[in-house]
Amino acid sequence: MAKPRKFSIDEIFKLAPLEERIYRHRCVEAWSIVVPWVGFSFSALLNQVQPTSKAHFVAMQSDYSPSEMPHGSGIDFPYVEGLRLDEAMHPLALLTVGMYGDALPPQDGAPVRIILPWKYGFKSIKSLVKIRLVEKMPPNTWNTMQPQEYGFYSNVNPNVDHPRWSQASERRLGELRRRPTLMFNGYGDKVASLYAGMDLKKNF
Ligand SMILES: Nc1nc2c(c(=O)[nH]1)N[C@H]1C(S)=C(S)[C@@H](COP(=O)(O)O)O[C@H]1N2
Ligand SMILES: [Mo]
Repeated sequence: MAKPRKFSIDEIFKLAPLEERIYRHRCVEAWSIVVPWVGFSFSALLNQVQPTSKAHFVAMQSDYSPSEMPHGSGIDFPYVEGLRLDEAMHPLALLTVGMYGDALPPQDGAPVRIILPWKYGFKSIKSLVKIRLVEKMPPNTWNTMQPQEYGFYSNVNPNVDHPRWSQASERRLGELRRRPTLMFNGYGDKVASLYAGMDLKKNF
Protein backbone atom coordinates (compact mmCIF):
# COMPACT_ATOMS: atom_id res chain seq x y z
CA MET A 1 0.00 0.00 0.00
CA ALA A 2 1.22 3.45 -0.84
CA LYS A 3 -0.28 5.02 2.29
CA PRO A 4 -0.30 2.62 5.25
CA ARG A 5 -1.96 4.08 8.30
CA LYS A 6 -3.92 3.51 11.48
CA PHE A 7 -7.57 4.42 11.78
CA SER A 8 -9.33 5.25 15.02
CA ILE A 9 -12.87 3.93 15.35
CA ASP A 10 -14.20 7.48 15.04
CA GLU A 11 -12.28 7.91 11.77
CA ILE A 12 -13.71 4.65 10.44
CA PHE A 13 -17.25 5.76 11.30
CA LYS A 14 -16.73 8.93 9.25
CA LEU A 15 -14.94 7.43 6.22
CA ALA A 16 -18.12 6.95 4.23
CA PRO A 17 -21.87 7.32 4.76
CA LEU A 18 -23.25 4.43 6.82
CA GLU A 19 -25.74 2.28 4.92
CA GLU A 20 -28.15 -0.38 6.11
CA ARG A 21 -27.75 -3.53 4.03
CA ILE A 22 -29.97 -6.56 4.42
CA TYR A 23 -27.92 -9.64 3.52
CA ARG A 24 -28.43 -13.37 3.63
CA HIS A 25 -25.80 -15.09 5.82
CA ARG A 26 -24.98 -18.77 5.20
CA CYS A 27 -22.80 -20.61 7.68
CA VAL A 28 -20.69 -23.49 6.34
CA GLU A 29 -22.53 -25.69 8.83
CA ALA A 30 -25.75 -25.24 6.82
CA TRP A 31 -27.72 -22.76 8.92
CA SER A 32 -28.71 -19.37 7.58
CA ILE A 33 -30.19 -16.08 8.67
CA VAL A 34 -31.05 -12.69 7.18
CA VAL A 35 -29.41 -9.74 8.93
CA PRO A 36 -29.72 -5.95 8.51
CA TRP A 37 -26.09 -4.83 8.84
CA VAL A 38 -24.78 -1.26 9.05
CA GLY A 39 -21.60 -0.22 7.30
CA PHE A 40 -20.11 0.77 3.96
CA SER A 41 -18.20 -0.93 1.15
CA PHE A 42 -14.83 -2.29 2.28
CA SER A 43 -13.37 -0.61 -0.84
CA ALA A 44 -13.86 2.82 0.78
CA LEU A 45 -11.34 1.85 3.48
CA LEU A 46 -8.95 0.05 1.11
CA ASN A 47 -8.86 3.01 -1.27
CA GLN A 48 -7.63 5.20 1.60
CA VAL A 49 -4.34 3.27 1.76
CA GLN A 50 -3.92 3.11 -2.02
CA PRO A 51 -3.19 -0.53 -2.92
CA THR A 52 -0.12 -0.83 -5.18
CA SER A 53 0.23 -3.18 -8.17
CA LYS A 54 1.86 -5.73 -5.85
CA ALA A 55 -1.23 -6.02 -3.66
CA HIS A 56 -2.96 -9.20 -4.84
CA PHE A 57 -4.51 -10.34 -1.56
CA VAL A 58 -5.88 -8.87 1.66
CA ALA A 59 -4.76 -10.50 4.93
CA MET A 60 -6.99 -9.77 7.93
CA GLN A 61 -6.50 -10.40 11.64
CA SER A 62 -8.90 -10.38 14.58
CA ASP A 63 -8.30 -8.88 17.96
CA TYR A 64 -6.63 -11.23 20.40
CA SER A 65 -7.17 -10.22 24.02
CA PRO A 66 -7.27 -13.43 26.07
CA SER A 67 -8.23 -11.61 29.25
CA GLU A 68 -11.25 -9.93 27.64
CA MET A 69 -12.13 -12.74 25.27
CA PRO A 70 -11.61 -16.06 27.00
CA HIS A 71 -11.84 -19.00 24.62
CA GLY A 72 -11.59 -22.73 24.61
CA SER A 73 -12.60 -23.78 21.14
CA GLY A 74 -9.22 -25.26 20.21
CA ILE A 75 -8.58 -23.03 17.20
CA ASP A 76 -5.39 -21.02 16.82
CA PHE A 77 -5.64 -17.37 17.77
CA PRO A 78 -5.69 -14.71 16.54
CA TYR A 79 -8.35 -15.65 13.98
CA VAL A 80 -7.15 -14.75 10.49
CA GLU A 81 -8.86 -14.55 7.12
CA GLY A 82 -7.94 -13.56 3.59
CA LEU A 83 -9.45 -12.40 0.32
CA ARG A 84 -8.23 -11.73 -3.17
CA LEU A 85 -8.00 -7.96 -3.61
CA ASP A 86 -10.74 -7.92 -6.27
CA GLU A 87 -13.07 -9.81 -3.90
CA ALA A 88 -12.35 -7.33 -1.10
CA MET A 89 -12.96 -4.39 -3.46
CA HIS A 90 -16.30 -5.81 -4.66
CA PRO A 91 -19.14 -3.42 -3.77
CA LEU A 92 -21.01 -6.16 -1.82
CA ALA A 93 -18.07 -6.65 0.60
CA LEU A 94 -19.19 -4.69 3.65
CA LEU A 95 -17.06 -3.10 6.32
CA THR A 96 -19.56 -3.54 9.13
CA VAL A 97 -19.94 -1.46 12.29
CA GLY A 98 -23.51 -2.29 13.28
CA MET A 99 -26.55 -4.53 12.98
CA TYR A 100 -30.28 -4.07 13.60
CA GLY A 101 -29.72 -0.30 13.62
CA ASP A 102 -27.27 -0.37 16.50
CA ALA A 103 -23.53 -0.81 17.11
CA LEU A 104 -22.18 -4.36 16.81
CA PRO A 105 -22.39 -6.27 20.09
CA PRO A 106 -19.16 -7.99 21.17
CA GLN A 107 -20.33 -11.46 20.18
CA ASP A 108 -21.05 -10.37 16.62
CA GLY A 109 -17.64 -8.79 16.12
CA ALA A 110 -17.45 -5.34 17.73
CA PRO A 111 -16.25 -2.83 16.90
CA VAL A 112 -15.64 -3.64 13.21
CA ARG A 113 -16.05 -6.77 11.10
CA ILE A 114 -16.29 -7.73 7.46
CA ILE A 115 -19.41 -9.25 5.89
CA LEU A 116 -19.14 -11.21 2.62
CA PRO A 117 -22.66 -12.37 1.84
CA TRP A 118 -21.72 -14.72 -1.04
CA LYS A 119 -19.22 -16.68 1.07
CA TYR A 120 -19.61 -19.06 3.99
CA GLY A 121 -19.86 -17.21 7.28
CA PHE A 122 -16.37 -18.06 8.51
CA LYS A 123 -14.89 -15.73 5.89
CA SER A 124 -16.72 -12.81 7.55
CA ILE A 125 -14.06 -12.05 10.14
CA LYS A 126 -15.17 -10.44 13.39
CA SER A 127 -13.38 -7.89 15.62
CA LEU A 128 -10.98 -6.92 12.84
CA VAL A 129 -7.90 -5.01 14.03
CA LYS A 130 -5.24 -5.44 11.36
CA ILE A 131 -5.28 -5.52 7.56
CA ARG A 132 -2.29 -6.10 5.30
CA LEU A 133 -2.09 -6.03 1.51
CA VAL A 134 0.12 -8.88 0.33
CA GLU A 135 1.40 -10.55 -2.84
CA LYS A 136 0.69 -14.18 -1.92
CA MET A 137 -2.47 -15.93 -0.76
CA PRO A 138 -2.57 -15.48 3.03
CA PRO A 139 -3.61 -18.20 5.51
CA ASN A 140 -7.15 -18.45 6.84
CA THR A 141 -7.85 -20.08 10.20
CA TRP A 142 -10.26 -22.84 9.16
CA ASN A 143 -8.27 -23.80 6.09
CA THR A 144 -5.10 -24.05 8.17
CA MET A 145 -6.89 -26.34 10.64
CA GLN A 146 -8.79 -28.58 8.17
CA PRO A 147 -7.57 -27.97 4.60
CA GLN A 148 -9.66 -30.81 3.11
CA GLU A 149 -12.83 -29.37 4.63
CA TYR A 150 -12.48 -25.58 4.36
CA GLY A 151 -11.00 -23.81 1.38
CA PHE A 152 -9.59 -20.34 0.85
CA TYR A 153 -12.45 -19.15 -1.37
CA SER A 154 -15.36 -20.74 0.50
CA ASN A 155 -17.96 -19.34 -1.85
CA VAL A 156 -21.43 -20.68 -1.03
CA ASN A 157 -21.91 -23.53 -3.51
CA PRO A 158 -24.74 -26.08 -3.34
CA ASN A 159 -22.86 -28.32 -5.81
CA VAL A 160 -19.73 -28.80 -3.69
CA ASP A 161 -20.49 -30.71 -0.51
CA HIS A 162 -18.54 -30.48 2.70
CA PRO A 163 -16.83 -33.88 3.20
CA ARG A 164 -19.11 -34.54 6.19
CA TRP A 165 -22.45 -33.02 5.05
CA SER A 166 -24.38 -31.78 2.04
CA GLN A 167 -24.32 -28.12 1.10
CA ALA A 168 -27.37 -28.47 -1.20
CA SER A 169 -29.79 -27.15 1.42
CA GLU A 170 -29.82 -25.13 4.62
CA ARG A 171 -31.95 -24.44 7.67
CA ARG A 172 -32.96 -20.82 8.06
CA LEU A 173 -32.96 -20.13 11.80
CA GLY A 174 -36.55 -20.21 13.01
CA GLU A 175 -37.83 -22.38 10.15
CA LEU A 176 -38.48 -26.11 10.21
CA ARG A 177 -38.39 -27.00 6.52
CA ARG A 178 -34.98 -26.82 4.86
CA ARG A 179 -34.58 -24.52 1.88
CA PRO A 180 -32.36 -25.06 -1.14
CA THR A 181 -28.99 -23.31 -0.95
CA LEU A 182 -28.39 -20.89 -3.82
CA MET A 183 -25.15 -20.58 -5.80
CA PHE A 184 -23.09 -17.73 -4.28
CA ASN A 185 -25.88 -17.54 -1.68
CA GLY A 186 -28.10 -15.92 -4.33
CA TYR A 187 -25.61 -13.15 -5.22
CA GLY A 188 -24.30 -14.82 -8.41
CA ASP A 189 -25.56 -12.07 -10.72
CA LYS A 190 -23.22 -9.68 -8.91
CA VAL A 191 -20.18 -11.82 -8.04
CA ALA A 192 -19.95 -14.77 -10.47
CA SER A 193 -17.71 -12.73 -12.81
CA LEU A 194 -15.01 -12.66 -10.10
CA TYR A 195 -14.58 -16.41 -10.64
CA ALA A 196 -15.01 -16.68 -14.43
CA GLY A 197 -13.02 -19.63 -15.78
CA MET A 198 -12.15 -20.98 -12.33
CA ASP A 199 -12.83 -24.60 -11.37
CA LEU A 200 -15.00 -24.04 -8.29
CA LYS A 201 -14.72 -27.69 -7.22
CA LYS A 202 -10.95 -27.33 -6.98
CA ASN A 203 -11.05 -23.80 -5.63
CA PHE A 204 -13.67 -24.49 -2.97
N1 LIG B 1 -12.78 -13.42 14.72
C1 LIG B 1 -13.68 -14.35 14.40
N2 LIG B 1 -14.49 -14.12 13.34
C2 LIG B 1 -15.42 -15.04 12.98
C3 LIG B 1 -15.56 -16.26 13.68
C4 LIG B 1 -14.69 -16.47 14.79
O1 LIG B 1 -14.73 -17.51 15.46
N3 LIG B 1 -13.78 -15.50 15.12
N4 LIG B 1 -16.53 -17.18 13.30
C5 LIG B 1 -17.02 -17.09 11.90
C6 LIG B 1 -18.19 -17.90 11.62
S1 LIG B 1 -17.97 -19.59 11.48
C7 LIG B 1 -19.43 -17.36 11.33
S2 LIG B 1 -20.78 -18.30 10.81
C8 LIG B 1 -19.67 -15.91 11.58
C9 LIG B 1 -20.78 -15.78 12.60
O2 LIG B 1 -21.09 -14.44 12.84
P1 LIG B 1 -22.04 -14.07 14.09
O3 LIG B 1 -21.35 -14.55 15.33
O4 LIG B 1 -22.20 -12.59 14.03
O5 LIG B 1 -23.33 -14.82 13.86
O6 LIG B 1 -18.53 -15.22 12.04
C10 LIG B 1 -17.29 -15.65 11.48
N5 LIG B 1 -16.24 -14.76 11.92
MO1 LIG C 1 -19.97 -20.48 10.87
